[in-house]
Order: sequence, then structure tokens, then C-alpha cells
Amino acid sequence: MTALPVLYSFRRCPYAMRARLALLYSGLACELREVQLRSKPQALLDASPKGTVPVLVLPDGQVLEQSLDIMLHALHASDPDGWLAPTGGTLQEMLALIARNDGFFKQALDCCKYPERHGATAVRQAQSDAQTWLAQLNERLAASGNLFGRKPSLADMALLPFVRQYARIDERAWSAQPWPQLQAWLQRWLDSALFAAIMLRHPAWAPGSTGIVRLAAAQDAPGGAHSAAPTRRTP
Ligand SMILES: N[C@@H](CCC(=O)N[C@@H](CS)C(=O)NCC(=O)O)C(=O)O
Repeated sequence: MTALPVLYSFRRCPYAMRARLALLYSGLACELREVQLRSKPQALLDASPKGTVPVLVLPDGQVLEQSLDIMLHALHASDPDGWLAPTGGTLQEMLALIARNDGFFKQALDCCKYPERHGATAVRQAQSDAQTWLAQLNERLAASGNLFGRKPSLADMALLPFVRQYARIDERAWSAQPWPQLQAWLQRWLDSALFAAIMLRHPAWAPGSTGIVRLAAAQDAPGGAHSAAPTRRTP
């Protein structure tokens, strides 16, 4: 049997979520190894000593240790609905938005999520930065329904887990925000088969354990995007 790529993942990590979204959508089969961040398996640390997830280890030994690289790898292998070719912008523009999400917004998000770790002034600034950012996303969505045009794209998938994380800080406050397009966009994805499939719970992987999950493609997600139904491999 041909070896599959191995994805080290953590269910609730937004970076791992975006990697799983792209892998599942692309139909690139892989073994998913759920890790516990408090006790990372040695195999993960051997492959990627920096010890963050997600990490994708390819059958030829190549290691992808950034979530965006994993997304791009999956989409270069298979991109049935054109996530890399949006109708409303370029790949470079999507990458610029994702970089701003991963820097500017992620920093504000962390501060809003853990206000007790920061001073009051920093929290106020973070709340203002987050709101500015999210209002801009709402405007983009109001124009075309997705972040880069009429179809879902790499950018929608890369940002989705972070917007979700913000919305979950205070769901009542989130619902009261004047961002109807953003709220609807988030809900649409949270309700999708694709998202449900990447959020299935799996026991932590241990070397030699059986029942490693195999991600494989299926149908049915907003905008015509493919989704996937993980299935259990027989040991
Ligand atoms: N730039 C990395 C960030 C990944 C990251 O920070 N992941 C977190 C979990 S959400 C992690 O693994 N942290 C290590 C730890 O908590 O020990 C990527 O895009 O993949």
C-alpha cells in the first residue's frame, strides 16, 4: 500500500482547522494524527522540532510545518472549485489578506480572548483593532458574498477559523454586531458538511495505535465546494 501523508493536528487549533479544510476539500488523502499539545508525540517533534501544529509529513519525507503551506500544497494537488483562482482578486491579494489576518488580527484576537493577560489600554486597542478588521471583512462580503468574489476561495478558508474564534469569545456580543454579511458567512460555513467533517472528534494518536483517520473527499458545502467524510481505516 502506498504511504499516505501524515497530518499532525489538534482539533481546536485554527491553523490546523484551515489545513484540514484544504486537505479535505482537495481530496488529498492523509492520515490524521490528533495530538495533545501538552504531550506532543516524539514523531511530531522529530519531524518538526518547533512543535506547533499543523504539520504535514509527505511520503518522500518532506515536512510542511506552516498551515498556509499545507493549504497551498493541497490546493496545488487538486482544486476542484478554484479556491486559488478567485473571481474577485489574485492569489497575491489573498496571501496579503491572510498575512494580515495571521499578524494584525491574530494578535488582537489573542488579546481579546485573554484580556487578563494584558493591560486595560492594550485590551481596548485590541478590541478596536479587531472590530476594524471584522468590519472590513463584512464590507468585502457585502460586495460579493465571499472574501474574493462570487466563489469561496483560499482566503475564506484561511480566515474562517479565526473569525469563528472571535465570535466564540462572547456569542451574544457577536450576534449584536452590525456585520450581517460576516455573521451569515460564518454561520453558513459552520453549518457546512465540510466544516462538520473537519471538526469530528478523534482520540489522541499514540504510536502503534489503530484507527488512524483517513481524510477523503465527498460533496456538499456552500458555494459548491467539495466536502469530505472521514472514514476509519481498518487497522
Ligand atoms: N504559523 C503556524 C502557527 C501554528 C500554531 O501556532 N499552532 C499552535 C496551536 S493553535 C501550536 O501548535 N502551539 C504550540 C503549543 O501550544 O505548544 C502555522 O500557521 O501553522
